[in-house]
Amino acid sequence: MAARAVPLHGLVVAAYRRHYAVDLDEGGTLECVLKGRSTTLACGDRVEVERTHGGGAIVDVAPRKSLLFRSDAFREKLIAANVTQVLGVVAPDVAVDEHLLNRWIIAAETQRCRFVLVVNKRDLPHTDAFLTRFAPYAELGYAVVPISARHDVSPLLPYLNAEHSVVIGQSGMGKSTLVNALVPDAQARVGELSQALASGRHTTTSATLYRLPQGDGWIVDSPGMKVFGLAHETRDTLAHAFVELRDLVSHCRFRDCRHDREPGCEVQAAVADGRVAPQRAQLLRTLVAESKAARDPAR
Ligand SMILES: Nc1nc2c(ncn2[C@@H]2O[C@H](COP(=O)(O)OP(=O)(O)OP(=O)(O)O)[C@@H](O)[C@H]2O)c(=O)[nH]1
Ligand SMILES: [Mg+2]
Ligand SMILES: [Zn+2]
Repeated sequence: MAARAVPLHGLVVAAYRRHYAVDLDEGGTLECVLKGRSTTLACGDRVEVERTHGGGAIVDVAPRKSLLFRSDAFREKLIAANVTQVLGVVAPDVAVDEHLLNRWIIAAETQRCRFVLVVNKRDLPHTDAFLTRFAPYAELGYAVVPISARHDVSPLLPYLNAEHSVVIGQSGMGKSTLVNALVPDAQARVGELSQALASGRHTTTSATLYRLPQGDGWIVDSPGMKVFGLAHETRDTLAHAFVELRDLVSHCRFRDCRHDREPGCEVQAAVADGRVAPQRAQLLRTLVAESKAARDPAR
């Protein structure tokens, strides 16, 4: 009987279908396949690998500390695993969908990740008014960090130390430009990984993980997103993910309050006297309805 190969450990840095680029702890990158499993992996997953001729086979996956993904009634799309921080990116020359932005915040909260709002393209004229628009997010307790990915990313550096971050946002906000500014050899790395995965795919059609030059932090660049379903989350998890609502919902008269027109609803009361933004209360209702529809499609 052949001796079992010594297992290697590594970090998933890119994924393409069931092929993964794994950065080995001992150095080097290996193209690996995940066989005979129904799970999919994401950038940031820690794996155990056995060398095969020409590549590797993933034989085990470490338990995840967090998993950022989106879903609707039909499918799930993984974005990154073991992330500790979500960097939402907005910019003044692209129409910002705040509904989408709030979904990222909720996704971060459900995974106990820190959320930081990066306001990019500070070098463009008239950005002060744009920046003012995000004051409500700072009031909720989220850091709002203006930068220019093209000219100066230094205001963001203190937030990256030892964190595992994922950059998220609509297309064109400057996520890849930001990652390129933070990771000097990012562009070269992308070519290397596409080659390793033999897919020849373009830069940002899927997520890619980069180690930061200082410390042991890393950052994942993700492709621009137009939708972000959270159908997999339960009503209670969702309510808890709204920082300003989490203490209110437990005081609603009805345990199963939909925070819509029920009497004795604390959320509605808070909206009525201006303590809570109506859009946020509305988003909670929408997310709860979506989650219910996904679980019980007949209704
Ligand atoms: N003026 C200015 N332009 C920027 C800045 N950052 C990025 N851009 C430009 O914005 C455009 C989009 O940048 P990308 O980095 O490709 O945006 P992205 O968010 O990665 O887009 P997707 O990959 O499609 O999701 C490019 O033309 C960049 O050069 C900045 O700080 N200032
Ligand atoms: Mg990009
Ligand atoms: Zn209520």
